[in-house]
Amino acid sequence: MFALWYLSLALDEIRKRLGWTSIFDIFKSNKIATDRAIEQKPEPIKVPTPKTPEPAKPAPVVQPEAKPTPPPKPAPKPDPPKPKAESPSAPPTAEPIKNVTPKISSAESMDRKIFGASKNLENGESKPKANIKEATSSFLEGEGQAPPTFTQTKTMTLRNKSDTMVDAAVLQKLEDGFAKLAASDSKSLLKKYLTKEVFDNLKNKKTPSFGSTLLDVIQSGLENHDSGVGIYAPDAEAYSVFSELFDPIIEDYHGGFKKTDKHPARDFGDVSTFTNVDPNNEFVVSTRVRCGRSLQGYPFNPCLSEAQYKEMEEKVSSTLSGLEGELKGKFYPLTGMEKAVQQQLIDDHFLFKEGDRFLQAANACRYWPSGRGIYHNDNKTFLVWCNEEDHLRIISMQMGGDLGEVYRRLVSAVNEIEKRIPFSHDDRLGFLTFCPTNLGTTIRASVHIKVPKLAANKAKLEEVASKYNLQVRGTRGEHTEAEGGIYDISNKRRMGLTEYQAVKEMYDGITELIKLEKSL
Ligand code: ADP
Ligand code: CIR
Repeated sequence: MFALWYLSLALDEIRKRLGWTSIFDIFKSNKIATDRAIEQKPEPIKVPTPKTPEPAKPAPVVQPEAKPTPPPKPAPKPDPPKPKAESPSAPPTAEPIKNVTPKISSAESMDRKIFGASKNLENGESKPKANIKEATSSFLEGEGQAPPTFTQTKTMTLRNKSDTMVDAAVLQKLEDGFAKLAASDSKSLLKKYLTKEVFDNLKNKKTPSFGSTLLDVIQSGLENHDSGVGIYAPDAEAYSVFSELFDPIIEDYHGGFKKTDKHPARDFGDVSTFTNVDPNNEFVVSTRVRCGRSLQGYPFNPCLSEAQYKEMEEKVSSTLSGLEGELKGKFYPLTGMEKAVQQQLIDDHFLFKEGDRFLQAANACRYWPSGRGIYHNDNKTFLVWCNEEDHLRIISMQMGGDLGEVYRRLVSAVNEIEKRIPFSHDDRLGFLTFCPTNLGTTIRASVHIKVPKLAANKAKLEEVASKYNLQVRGTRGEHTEAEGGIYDISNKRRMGLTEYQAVKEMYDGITELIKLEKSL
């Protein structure tokens, strides 16, 4: 067979030299044309409202050819990044909606699969443009095939000029919003740290993979001057691209975590050391410890497509259905949940509220209720929120003050879930979350507590709480008021200390508050 093939090659060479066209040439040129067409065929854009997600396609298997074939073409060299296609009719200032995913080098391909989505700022919606599904098919396969870490991706470079240009309409919104914020009496950390100099340095920047702008970072605080913080990271790269703003806010919120600091390694400590913070049941109504997690391979809320929301919900619910013992429970999607059932879950403090204006302004509630849901065990002591503010919120809670029991359950749940789902983690920032206040350990350990004497003066309560690094919230959570004298008091900082230390901070602080209340 090979002899025949070499003979054909030799004949072909003679034909070429004589200027003849052979059948072999015709076959070859058609094949090359087809190959090019395949190579140049744009990857389909993932539109924001696709149907049911398709299962990830297996890598194509290269079949050995039965017949003799020409020697294989040399493997194509990785193409340099190509400019993205621009719509000819698009006005020069509009951010182009990319129809073609540029062919990318193999080194970049995983990054692109994971982070290759871009936002269409008209409509404030996300248009993922690369095949994230492919990248996420390794969801349950563990770290071996895990997508690159945030640290790896944050070194990615901007691909071309249009990627670097911030849309004029976005710039105008930024300028207007900045002027209003500067003139306001907002107490937010955004106002405190977004100086004119920082604003000017950041207003023309974009994250490399998603094209997120400063507006995506600060719009919640621009719209809500009563924000405590006012910023979110639309994608993980925002933490480095807009570090001039994130770093001082992180340092302020987390009590001195400097831009040169590194969050410690995960350490839940000895779970048996905490006891009941209120053994006589005098002050503490209930105790709760939660942490947040982001699924590797998926960006944060503002960059997710509806298909991704649904895909994540499916993965989360099927994974959690494998939990046993006290963690055994059921997933309840928000889609189709009866309003009365939903309201009861919210009123009982089990479910996240709906219509949070801070999240809405940050573009974090798109396609609601798609992909959102709650998993819980029968007695609702172990719960997991899916796709509210973070991809996952893992929660352990129960009536009374037995922090030991609540923490032990949380740690056992997190360990079980982490065996099954790879989460986004950064060497410096710890576990990655949408809001910078939750980075690091992501732990919020809280009690619902009645301290009527201390709370007679709310400012005094806040002052005492902050002495112990505690934060006071209302009964229904952040941005709510206390009902029936019940406050939610928790550790404030989550970065620069271990999980154990974060919980201990709450334990020690609440112990002191109770002592103080008793002494009044
Ligand atoms: P998160 O803690 O998830 O950041 P929120 O402050 O919005 O978010 O609180 C979410 C829900 O958890 C609210 O309904 C709140 O009342 C409830 N919650 C928080 N701490 C406790 C607690 N110790 N006992 C009972 N419910 C709690
Ligand atoms: C604010 O700035 O007040 C809101 N964006 C909430 C900030 C912290 N809380 C949170 O993420 N749940």
